[in-house]
Amino acid sequence: MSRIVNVAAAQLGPIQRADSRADVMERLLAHLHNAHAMGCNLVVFPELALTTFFPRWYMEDPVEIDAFYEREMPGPQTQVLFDTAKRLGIGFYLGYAEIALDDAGRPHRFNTSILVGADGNIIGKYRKVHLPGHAENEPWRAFQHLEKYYFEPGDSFEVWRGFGGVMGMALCNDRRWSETYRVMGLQGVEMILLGYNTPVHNPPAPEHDDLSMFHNQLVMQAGAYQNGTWVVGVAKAGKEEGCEMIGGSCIIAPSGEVVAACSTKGDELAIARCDLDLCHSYKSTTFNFAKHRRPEAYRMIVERRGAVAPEA
Ligand code: CDT
Repeated sequence: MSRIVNVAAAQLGPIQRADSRADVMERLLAHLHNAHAMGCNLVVFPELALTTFFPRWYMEDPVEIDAFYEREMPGPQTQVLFDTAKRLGIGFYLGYAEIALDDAGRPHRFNTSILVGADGNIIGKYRKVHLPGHAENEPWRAFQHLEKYYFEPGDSFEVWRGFGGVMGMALCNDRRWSETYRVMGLQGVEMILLGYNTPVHNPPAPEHDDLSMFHNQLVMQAGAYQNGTWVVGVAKAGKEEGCEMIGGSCIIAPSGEVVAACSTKGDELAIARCDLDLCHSYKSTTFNFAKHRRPEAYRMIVERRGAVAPEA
């Protein structure tokens, strides 16, 4: 089987609150068609790609809240994406808000992504592990970041066979944590797909605002290199409901080099011919985990959560 994946990072410009699912679906379908015309066989959409980034508002009305979530995938409004992708023979990664019912019929809400194969079938589902922001209403902020209020955290980083290789998924804030990449690296991941919504301005730490794009690339490039994997990071960009979101969608090789990047804050494709065999030289030399890692020296990583400095 071919080890080449022609990938499109399908950046989206802003999605306003008044935009309907049908409006958004038109934009996603345009990306699919354009990517297909350029010979791509995998399209990566952002985190929460079907709606505006709703965790920026504190809401209490369950009807208002639930309108941002999908109860089934595919559902009535997303079926066309699956059908079109299947007809074109192109796979996709999609981030969305998910409501899942447990055995007792109780709802659980997650920030979720799926990987869909070229046959239109779901290969895997991932639920965001690192939920940033806060759970309480904090109206002092210019805009809020209530992911801890709207979502439960996921509990694992899995990988799946697909597109001729080993594929992994993550979402936004996950990219800032080295553990995200390493847990997938330990499962032989060759391409990590990652959608994000990152505001330029972070109200609790405005002193980092000027560095938001630098940090975005820093973490994804390091994660790619240190694990010998491709990373495809895809943004929702531009001014969404008054909140400026960084763009910077890019495709990063296992060398850590950016090989394709978006240059606007709107709907844009960045494409790259990704040879999964490029992972091998990193995974078999500098980052030959079986040969060089020393897990006995890393126990604290799983045994301790917060930092504890030695007594003064
Ligand atoms: N969506 C998401 O995870 N965004 C975060 C913003 C952090 S500021 C609260 C990110 O890490 O980009």
